[in-house]
Amino acid sequence: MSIDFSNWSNHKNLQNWILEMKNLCKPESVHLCDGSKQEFDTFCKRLEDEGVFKRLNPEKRPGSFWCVSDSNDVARVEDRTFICSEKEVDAGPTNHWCDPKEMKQTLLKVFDGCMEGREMYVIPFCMGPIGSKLSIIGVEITDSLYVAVNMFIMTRMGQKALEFLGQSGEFVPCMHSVGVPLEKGEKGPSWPCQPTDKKYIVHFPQEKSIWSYGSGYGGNALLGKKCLALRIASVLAKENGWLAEHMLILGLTSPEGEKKYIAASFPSACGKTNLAMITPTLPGWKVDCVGDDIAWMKFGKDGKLYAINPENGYFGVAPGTSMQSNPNAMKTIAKNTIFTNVALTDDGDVWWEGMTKETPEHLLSWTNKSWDKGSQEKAAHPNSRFTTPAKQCPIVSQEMDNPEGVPISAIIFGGRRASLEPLVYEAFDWNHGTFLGAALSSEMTAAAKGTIGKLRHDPFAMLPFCGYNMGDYFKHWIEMGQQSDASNLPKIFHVNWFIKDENEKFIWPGFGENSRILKWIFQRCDHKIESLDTPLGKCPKVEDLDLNGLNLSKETLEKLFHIDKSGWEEEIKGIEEYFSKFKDHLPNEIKDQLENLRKRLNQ
Ligand code: OXD
Ligand code: MN
Repeated sequence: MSIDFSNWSNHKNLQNWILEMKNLCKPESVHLCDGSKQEFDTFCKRLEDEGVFKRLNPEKRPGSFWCVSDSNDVARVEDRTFICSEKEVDAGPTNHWCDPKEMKQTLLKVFDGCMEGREMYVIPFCMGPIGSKLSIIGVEITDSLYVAVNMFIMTRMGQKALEFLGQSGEFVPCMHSVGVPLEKGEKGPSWPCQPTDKKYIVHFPQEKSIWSYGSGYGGNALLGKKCLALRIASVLAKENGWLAEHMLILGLTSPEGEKKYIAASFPSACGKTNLAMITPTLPGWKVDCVGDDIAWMKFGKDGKLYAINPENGYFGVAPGTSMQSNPNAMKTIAKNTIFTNVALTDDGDVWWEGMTKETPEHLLSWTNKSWDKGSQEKAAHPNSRFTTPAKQCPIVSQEMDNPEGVPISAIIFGGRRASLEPLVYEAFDWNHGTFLGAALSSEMTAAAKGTIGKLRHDPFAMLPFCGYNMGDYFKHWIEMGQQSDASNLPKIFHVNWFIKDENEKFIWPGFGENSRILKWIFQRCDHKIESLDTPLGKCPKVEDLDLNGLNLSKETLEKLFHIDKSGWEEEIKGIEEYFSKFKDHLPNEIKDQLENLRKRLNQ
């Protein structure tokens, strides 16, 4: 079977690679995607006919679908994620490394014939605005229609990406297979995948290629996102002097009409989407959303750091999303959305824990079983997701397609910490801010396979996403700070919305009320207000925090800014032990920052 490329692309390297992969995977047929709406609709209809998708009630949620995965394919598999650099030391102590030649042998074996009986889809996509110098083109080959329709929402895909690629442009080859070939006429499972120990999520940072096998879950299979836009992009960013980060980007406008852009980094499922689409409770303040998960940042000629969001949609965590917590997300997902592993209502709509005050009497759970109110089991998986177009967000930024990106005034780091970390503080300078990112810890969530609630170090919220030695990544951040002068560098902040009292109750209201903290950050960027030096950093003076109408007790306020010295001594020991992993890759600047913190606490 030959492939007719004539109306698609005349890029010879691309054609040769597709032919090579077709010969390896031996699909029954090949579909070259054009990214048209008609193609998307045909694919969704096919998924519906195959029983993978259920169309939601069009009166409730037009153009939307519900599907459930295999119960063993619900999250990222960090233990099966590999960085195959030539040298082990370049993957570093936080990544799983395998010799690239050995891994290629393994992959060539598992991919051999892996698409028999299936169609192979070729998806050209662009991460970032079409035409932007910051954008990167990838081509994903997959045997999963689910992946194809999700890529349609999450990226700028099809003909427009091919035109941008031209006849000889560079692209990142992204190979994906669910790893379940079919016999002639066999239907196969509705969510084909391999058991966890047979999954491979592999990155070759030298040749800049990605191979993913055995999983259909978004973070493992939509290869533009975590694999390209973070792991491979982080390597490209190091090589070329920019930053690829696990950060949201938002625009914040003051009542006076002044606007600043803020990037914020939190580990997976810690509220990036909620913050990116925040509805400020403070009168007159407005937010628009540039991105909710990934930021690529580069210095402009004026010395300022400019950011683009490489994605075109949101792959958000459903549970907890409601008209109270994130009304803009709820409006975004009102139509044209794919829901994976949420519950289905009897009238053909979706539901998840935390969506409404009233729990429906009866549902079909994410395990496809009848579910009654009061059941011990969750109706929706804690990592159930929506895939939805960014353009549907009521507060989507007009700048989303700006090829130059937006100038960043502040960078925020945050984790999920029940205690120790105060509500907000500002770094003394760029190197101190880099240390705050490097020392970040957070309680684990359901976004990755692992123990939920366990505290782990997650530097820059990039632990699962850095494509090279994390110690070298810290160094890269330090060096980025030397590319511009201090007055142009974004200010760096640390926040913690998740402080709990002795009864395990959150003491800060969070969500829209976080606008109070954004306001303080905004004003600090202009030095409009002073701060209080503490051993951790610069904290707000109480009178500068706009707490009007919150009715916080003095005791609560104290708790929100309490610095527990003995707790910090323990924390420092933990950070020191963690940093020791990086051996001589840990930059001296970071060691000095830890020492300075220790000294400040002992003063
Ligand atoms: C995500 C994640 O899906 O971080 O964004 O896991
Ligand atoms: Mn993420």
